[in-house]
Amino acid sequence: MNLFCNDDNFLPIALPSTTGYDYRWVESIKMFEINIPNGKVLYNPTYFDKLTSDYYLKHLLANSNNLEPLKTDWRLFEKEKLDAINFVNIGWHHDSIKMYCKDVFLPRYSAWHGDSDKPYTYSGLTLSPKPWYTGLLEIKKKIEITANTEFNSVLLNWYRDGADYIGWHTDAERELGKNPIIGSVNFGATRNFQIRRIDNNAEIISFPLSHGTVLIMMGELQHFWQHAVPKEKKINTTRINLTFRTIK
Ligand SMILES: O=C(O)CCC(=O)C(=O)O
Repeated sequence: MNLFCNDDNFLPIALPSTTGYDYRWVESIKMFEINIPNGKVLYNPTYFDKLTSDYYLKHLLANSNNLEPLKTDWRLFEKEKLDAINFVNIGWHHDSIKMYCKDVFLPRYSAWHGDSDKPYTYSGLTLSPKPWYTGLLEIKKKIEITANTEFNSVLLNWYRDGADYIGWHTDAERELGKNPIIGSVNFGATRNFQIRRIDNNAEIISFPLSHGTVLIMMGELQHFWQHAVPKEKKINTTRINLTFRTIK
């Protein structure tokens, strides 16, 4: 664990175990820039403060069923009951994929919002975006300045608790262009975001993504590194991740 002191706000910021990789604090965008072989990561664990992060988490799970977003134990819901909840801002859905001729539900809920003409295919699913709404646009604008790019869509993943996860994959679909910039925003429970080299699966870097953390993947990263958020059975609180993308 490397500790870095940002003189501006005197907050010691903890960097994940990136020992051996070259990194620096970039004051103009208030992000760590971590240069790893064949890729670059920008990272700030305290990008959004707690109040702002609470506000967005509540918005992302706001519903007309009077279920308090931060106090509800979402895992207790039967699937049918969760599917019947009317979320007012985000179009949450539970996708399934075919595995060995069987439909298997993904271990998380997802939503896709963005410009209307930008469908997106991942894990064999083609998603048509739901429209933007004010909260998402606010976050998008901020991340665009930090990443110095324009995004036209966002994939949201909702991990009801630590049993939900996403397996190893890359975001290297053709419609994302050659070296995609992916802006990841995190609210709720802290989960470990891991990247591993495709040609050497033992080389793994782990980034704790906590309430308010932003991590941006760029450069050739998607062609040389996979990423995942593994199960963490001890975690019983909810987490939402947003990955802003540009569909070409
Ligand atoms: O939840 C996360 O931090 C990662 C999500 C992810 O891997 C993706 O959207 O491709």
